[in-house]
Amino acid sequence: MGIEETLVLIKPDGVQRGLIGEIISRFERKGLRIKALKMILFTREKAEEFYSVHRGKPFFESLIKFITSAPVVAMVLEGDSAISVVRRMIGPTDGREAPPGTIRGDYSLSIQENVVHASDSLESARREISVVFSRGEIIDW
Ligand code: FUP
Repeated sequence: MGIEETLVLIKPDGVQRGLIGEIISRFERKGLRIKALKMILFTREKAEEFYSVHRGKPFFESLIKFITSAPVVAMVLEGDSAISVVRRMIGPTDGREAPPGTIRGDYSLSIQENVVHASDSLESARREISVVFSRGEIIDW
């Protein structure tokens, strides 16, 4: 609880489908503060570091191929209880099961191509932010 930072990615499917504005808009309207924002093309090395907790899982290789296939938009969002608030806004992993009103529920029919990523704990938020951003890229305002 309290003010938290979380890492959000708009994944290659979201970027390619032209959903960047729609997704950022939802977070802005919720009242979350964008403290950093950039478009990046993950290298295989960075992608493997980002998803290191999934190394060895059956979907790992496919996940790395997907996340490096096109640009992603990365952002640091700040707000009260931002980690759990953003997780609820994106919905469960599988877009087929995510409820309408959530980002995945409204825009995804897939477990892999599920439009967005968001940190799931304080520990992963800290780690993921540091994988994607240098502290100098994050603006306190
Ligand atoms: P989430 O935290 O909701 O993004 O989901 P996970 O951390 O469980 O999974 C990370 C990513 O791995 C998902 F966004 C999509 C991918 N994944 C698959 O491709 N297949 C699976 O069976 C599970 C996850």
